[in-house]
Amino acid sequence: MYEHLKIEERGAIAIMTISAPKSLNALNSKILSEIDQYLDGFDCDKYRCLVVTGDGEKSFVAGADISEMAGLNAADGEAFGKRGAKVFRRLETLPVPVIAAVNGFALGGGCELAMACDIRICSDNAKFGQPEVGLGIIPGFSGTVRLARLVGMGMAKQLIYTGKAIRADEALRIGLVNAVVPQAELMDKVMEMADLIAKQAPLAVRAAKECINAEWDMDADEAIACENRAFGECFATADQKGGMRAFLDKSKYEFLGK
Ligand code: CO8
Repeated sequence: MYEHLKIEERGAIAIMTISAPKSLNALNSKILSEIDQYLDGFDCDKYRCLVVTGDGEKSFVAGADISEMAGLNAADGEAFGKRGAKVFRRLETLPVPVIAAVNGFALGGGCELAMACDIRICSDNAKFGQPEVGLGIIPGFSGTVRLARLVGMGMAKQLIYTGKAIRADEALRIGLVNAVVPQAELMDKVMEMADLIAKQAPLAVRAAKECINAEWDMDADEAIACENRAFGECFATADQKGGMRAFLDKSKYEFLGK
């Protein structure tokens, strides 16, 4: 169905693998369209978590496709940037959590893709970087927006101005990734986390994601009011009733997503 995406489902978890082996999974227009198309049909009631990874053992995504960008003019460049940014924003705002399983190079658009995910777990061979200034461009899939938010202004500027890639341990130290694991264990560890997320009350997890994303840009009073509203709405769900009753009864309850 897709040329560059491999889609798998394991229970309530969907796995989207980006596959363009000849270019280390670099993102071209076709791949961006396929991700868009996949997200169009993504069933947030069926799946409680989405895992995004790259094909092979070498690269998550080695950036946007340089061969496609090389001949662009200013208007085309802006349009290509907008296209990627829009797809990544869709992932960031997907109602269910998205985990990036970073299995190797996450450079340029690959690092930006990982940053648009909620959580990043990487293998010990992963490398992160924003090498765009070495190509005469800047990060164009929202890297100048998200990197500083994740690792702070100073470190973001250092990474973007120098273009120097960092190893997994450094990415962990600066807070760019949540965890580093041996490559052979990457998918098991990611699935462990995805399973744990999938076992929680789905509407509560979604509400938490929506709040955290929305509150980022609000002032404290507005953000607290936003949380207050979402917190209140949780009490209108069957899962809040079931979950709390089960705790008090010392019984088990399987969340329904209602
Ligand atoms: N685009 C196109 N092809 C690529 C890319 C890429 N980003 N990365 C790797 N490839 C291709 C190589 O050209 C090579 O192809 P071929 O076999 O035909 O020569 C193949 O993948 C294998 O790569 P290498 O032989 O280079 O493998 P190495 O192990 O020697 O090196 C690296 C791996 C370090 C990952 C190296 O390939 C590299 O530096 N790649 C480019 C990384 C990069 O600069 N990424 C950032 C691109 S710019 C970007 O992402 C901007 C995002 C915002 C866009 C905004 C639009 C306007």
